[in-house]
Amino acid sequence: MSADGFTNGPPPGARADWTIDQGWNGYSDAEHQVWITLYERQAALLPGRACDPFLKGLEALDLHRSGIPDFARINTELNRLTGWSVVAVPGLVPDEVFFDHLANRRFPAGQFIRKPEELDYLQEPDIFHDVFGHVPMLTDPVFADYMQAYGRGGQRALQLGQLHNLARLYWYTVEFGLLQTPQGPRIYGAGIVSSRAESLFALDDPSPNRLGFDLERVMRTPYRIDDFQQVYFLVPSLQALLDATLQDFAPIYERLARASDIPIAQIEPSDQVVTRGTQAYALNRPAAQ
Ligand code: HBI
Ligand code: FE
Repeated sequence: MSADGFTNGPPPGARADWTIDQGWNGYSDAEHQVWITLYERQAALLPGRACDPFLKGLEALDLHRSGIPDFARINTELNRLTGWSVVAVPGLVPDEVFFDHLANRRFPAGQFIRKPEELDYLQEPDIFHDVFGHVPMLTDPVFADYMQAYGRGGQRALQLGQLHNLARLYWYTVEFGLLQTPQGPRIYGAGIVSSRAESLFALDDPSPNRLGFDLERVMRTPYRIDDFQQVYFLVPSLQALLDATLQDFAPIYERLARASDIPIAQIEPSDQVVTRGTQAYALNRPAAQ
């Protein structure tokens, strides 16, 4: 059993790099309808909430309303814009496989789509989370560079046994990141932008803390995988995010090895506080099932 719970090689039918054919012609009308329902909900909600690079990417890739997009079609434009491709995988893949794809500008996207009864939440990233949530940002040249830098950083972190720290960076940026803009905070994180409820909660709810992004502080902060985040970090620009990853992480990992985790709802004296949250949601959330 490797560190991330995968026991052996790729599942039957998958290639050595865990990719499979998308099989776009095989999607049923019902599956296309799930995409359309989710797309319509988010398309109505996100103007004024999602950041401009995301909205531009949505338009550029024409992730249109008529159903699940064909990767062959969106890859033509995505390749032209930033050299990225979307590749289909059966689901979560081992860390080293995931990072190798990112380091080579390939985004592994789940080939399956959630069931109609799972519209609001699902455990494993499906094609809507991956393609609607993650792929539009890959049309932005700076973010495209960041995602490749993250992949390379992940490969190195695996070698150094430091993945748990780097996973937090991914979580609080790629999945749940907010961007400071002159009009106020805007969403770029895929986990937020693909979720109707969290697209509202992350920007409007008084419950979570909203803090200025600091790389090492983020890497000391645990995260939730089962519910809304209790803290969101805001980057001043995507360039600042990319610049933060272009430094040598070795001294950072050495300091992190001696530093304790920061409790998830805690605000540090050095934090740039945008919102001091009430944590009311987390304190009143239904007891974990
Ligand atoms: N696999 N398909 C897929 N998608 C992910 O987002 C993903 C993964 N494997 C590992 C992983 N994410 C995380 O462990 C890394 O982000 C740290
Ligand atoms: Fe994701």
